[in-house]
Amino acid sequence: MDKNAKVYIAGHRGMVGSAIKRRLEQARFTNFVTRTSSELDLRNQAAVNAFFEEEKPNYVFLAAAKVGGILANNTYRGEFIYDNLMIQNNVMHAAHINGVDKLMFLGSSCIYPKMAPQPMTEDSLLTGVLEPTNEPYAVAKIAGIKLADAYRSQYGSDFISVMPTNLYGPNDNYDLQKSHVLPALMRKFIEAKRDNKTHVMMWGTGSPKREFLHVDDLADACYYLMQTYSDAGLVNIGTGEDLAIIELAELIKKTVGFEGEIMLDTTKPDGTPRKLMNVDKLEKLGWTAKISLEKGVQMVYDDVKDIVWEG
Ligand code: GFB
Repeated sequence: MDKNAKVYIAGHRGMVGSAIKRRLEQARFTNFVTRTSSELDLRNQAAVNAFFEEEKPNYVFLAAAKVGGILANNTYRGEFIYDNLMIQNNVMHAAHINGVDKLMFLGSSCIYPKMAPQPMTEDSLLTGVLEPTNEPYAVAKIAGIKLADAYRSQYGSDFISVMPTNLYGPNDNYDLQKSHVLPALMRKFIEAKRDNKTHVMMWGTGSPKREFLHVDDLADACYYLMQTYSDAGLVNIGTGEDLAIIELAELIKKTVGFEGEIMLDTTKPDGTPRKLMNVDKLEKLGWTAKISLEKGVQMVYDDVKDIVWEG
C-alpha cells in the first residue's frame, strides 16, 4: 500500500474502524477520507455513489456495520439484515464503479453454521444451519463475502473478505442491552464494586465458549492482509483460543477486584455453544495475535474504570 494513497475507512468512529485508522496512522498514512453517519448515510445508494465519485479513494476498509450483542441481534432483526445488506452493497458497488485499487470487507465469525466442527475453518461456510439469534446479521455478512467474490470473478475487483472473531477494545459499546459480553461484564463488575453490590448478574448459563481478540490486533491483521493477500474466499482472524463465558466473568471479576458473587440470568439466551476460529490460514499467511486476553482485559479496565455510565 502506497502511504500517500487515499484511504476511505467506512465506520471510522466505530471500534473497528477507529482501530484501523490508528494502525494506519502509526504506519504514517495521512490521506484519509472519512464521513460520519450523519454526513453520509451508507444505506443511501445515491449518496454513496456521489461520495465515491467525488472522493475517488484508492483503498477502502469496509468496517461500517450495524452490530451488537446477542440481545440486540435477536431484537432488531430487521435492521440487522437490511442495514448491513444496504451498506455493503452500496459501498462495494460504488467501489467497483469508481475503480478503487482494493477493498477489504469485514464480516464476523457468526457466518459459520451453529454446529460447525471446532475450530471453524473457512471451508465450513454454508455447510449447515445458522445460529437463530443472529441469523439476519449472518446472512447479510455471507452475502457480503459472496458479493466480493462475485465482483472479483466477473469484474476482476480486488475485494477481500476477513472474518474477525468476537472483538473488544477502545470505543466499544457499553449499553447493557445492546453490547457484547466483554464490555457488558466489565461495566457490571465496575459498577457493582463501586456501589458495594453483593452480586453481578450475567446472562445465560455461562457455559458457551467464545474467543476474544483485541481490536488493535485485528487492525494490525487487517493492515497486514491488505498488503499481502488478494484472493477470493475469506480469512479468519482470531487468536485460536477460547474460554467459557463464566471463565471470562471470573477473569474480569479478578481484574476489577470485585469480591461478590456471580449469578446467572438463565432467561437470557446462550447463543451458539462454541465459536472458535481455526487460524491456520492466517498463520500460514504470516500473522498471529499478540495481545493476550489477560493483558487486553487489563487494558480495557485501565481505560474505562473511572467512567460513570448513564442508563
Ligand atoms: O457477546 P455476546 O452478546 O454475543 O454474548 P455472541 C456472548 C455470550 O455471553 C452469550 C453471554 O452466551 C451471552 O448470553 N453473556 C453473559 C452476556 N452475560 C452477558 C451480558 O451481560 N451481555 C451480553 N451481551 N452477553 C454475537 C452475535 O454473538 O457476537 C453477533 O449476536 C456477532 O452476530 C457478535 O457475531 C460477535 O457471541 O453470542
